[in-house]
Amino acid sequence: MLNKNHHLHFLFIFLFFTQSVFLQDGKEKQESMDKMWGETSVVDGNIREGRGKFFDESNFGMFIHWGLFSNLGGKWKGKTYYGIGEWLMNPRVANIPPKEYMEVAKDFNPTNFDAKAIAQLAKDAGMKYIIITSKHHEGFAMFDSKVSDFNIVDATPFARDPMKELSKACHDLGLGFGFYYSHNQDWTAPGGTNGPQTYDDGSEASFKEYFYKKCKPQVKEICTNYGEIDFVWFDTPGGMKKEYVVELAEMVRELQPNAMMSSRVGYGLGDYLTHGDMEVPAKNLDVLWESCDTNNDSWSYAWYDNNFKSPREILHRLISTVGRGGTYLFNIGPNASGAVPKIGVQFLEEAGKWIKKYPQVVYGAGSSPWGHAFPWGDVTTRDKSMFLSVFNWPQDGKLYLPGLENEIISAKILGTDKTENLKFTKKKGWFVFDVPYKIPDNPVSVIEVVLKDNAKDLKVEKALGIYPNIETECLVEFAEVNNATKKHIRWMEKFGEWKKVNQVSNWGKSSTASFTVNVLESGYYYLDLNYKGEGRLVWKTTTDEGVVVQNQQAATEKYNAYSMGILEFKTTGKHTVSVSLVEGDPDTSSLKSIIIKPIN
Ligand code: H79
Repeated sequence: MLNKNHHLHFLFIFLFFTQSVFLQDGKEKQESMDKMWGETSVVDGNIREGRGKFFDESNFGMFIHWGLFSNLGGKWKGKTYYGIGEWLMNPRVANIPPKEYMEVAKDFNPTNFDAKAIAQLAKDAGMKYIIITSKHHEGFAMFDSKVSDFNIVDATPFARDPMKELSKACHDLGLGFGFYYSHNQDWTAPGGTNGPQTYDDGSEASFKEYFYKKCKPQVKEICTNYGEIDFVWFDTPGGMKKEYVVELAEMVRELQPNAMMSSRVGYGLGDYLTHGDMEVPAKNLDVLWESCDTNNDSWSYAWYDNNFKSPREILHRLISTVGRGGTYLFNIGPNASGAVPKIGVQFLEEAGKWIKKYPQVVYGAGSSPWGHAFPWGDVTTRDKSMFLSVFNWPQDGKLYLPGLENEIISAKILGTDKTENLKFTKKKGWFVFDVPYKIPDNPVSVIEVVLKDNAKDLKVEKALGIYPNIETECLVEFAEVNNATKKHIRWMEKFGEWKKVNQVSNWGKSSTASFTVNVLESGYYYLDLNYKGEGRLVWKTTTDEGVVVQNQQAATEKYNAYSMGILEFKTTGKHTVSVSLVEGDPDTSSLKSIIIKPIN
């Protein structure tokens, strides 16, 4: 049963989905996207004890997209369709008729599937649990289902239940386990959203029938036949009626009282917030939340897609997510034979080796007190320690930590034999650490800073730091905007591969985007602006000290950084830097960020 208290603690967090618009596919309406992913709200975003504890402390999990689509790998009748592979049958992709698609099961025989090896990979990668697609939008059950024959045991020569094997392998290795289930969309079951509207005999199908004949009984199966599970990850609630979502959620609560449900169950009935696919937010969020991301570009296996994230990028996205207060759910896509693509495996193992060396940076770690990333890396915390994960090691022997009022007891580089503490000084509220010129570790070096106070109680200057030795990109997400519109926009590059940006548009005569920055050293800096638009634009940047940089540069339909000139800070400390559009089309001109770079 749903806990009544939870209803009292309804937390509505409307993220950028409510405001985004489509750029390249003009026909798309924002509402369709909102509907796709559902309300981004949760019952109680701070259940960090009880069933939320494991999720909150793990911070890193494995997502697996595996289904009939994996047998096709992005190709249908000799033609390759680029984009998210699990959407292959969709009318907007290969447009495969359901009956024809269902035939694919006949030669799905993933004999290289090795549940133990996959669980071991998750463990070696430093992940604490696995969430796998039990049924995606295609409607094919990857588990032994008595409810529908369209499942891996009854419809394929493989005739095994890989979910049994995987849940056991996870259990044996001490990993958590959970299922993804597409509860609203079902493209092959009559009555399922975006599925056939009639049965074989021509009679009309309803969602109600799909819900009671397939969805709910199958969710019951995954919640009953695999022991205790830790997650039920529903997706794309869309226009599903609230009564069904409530009924489903209540059943999950009853059968699996410790399972965490993602916000994509719909109607705020989840336990934690799942961010838009494939993105790490710029600012901290103070609720339980996750970012789901994938190891290449597609979720499911696609034969051409070998654009795998490097170990360094995996770690950067993981640590940034933890630094923002979230959990990172990172996806792999086994292929038709059930094997996981090699490069992905190798990169994950390398990332995992690093995590084994620095577990304290990730597990049970809290967010950065600054609320945003730094140009050199990111900060995670635990008790009286801060872990500085340095991705861009300074070349001048100085690492700068902006605006911190509290006392630092000591600092040292982790993961090396040398145990002596780093020397540091304090300058204008910044801590300056003397660090070796030689990079201590790859792909990321870690400095542990021991504080006098608990990391949760720090007083920091949240204004973006301007450094003497590294450039700072000030995203408009951090700007105060007047008389213009600041909003997130999303667009697709490949099909289903979303790009998003927080930007400022609708520029008028009196529009400004103002950044508050914290300058350590006065003097000259290069100023670049990152924007898109048409023709040539003239931007004007003014500081609170009366310094003006105004220049004309070209613009294209893609965001690009252009040099504006030299910006002077006459004094150190906090300053305001305001940007306005002097010439150019106010409708198409869109500012993403300003970049302030030290000259040398
Ligand atoms: O399982 C993965 C995706 O298949 C699933 N969620 C992740 C975890 C997902 N389902 N829907 N969406 C994501 C939103 C998808 C939107 C798109 Fe489209 C699909 C963009 C292009 C294809 C729908 C149809 C919106 C535009 C056209």
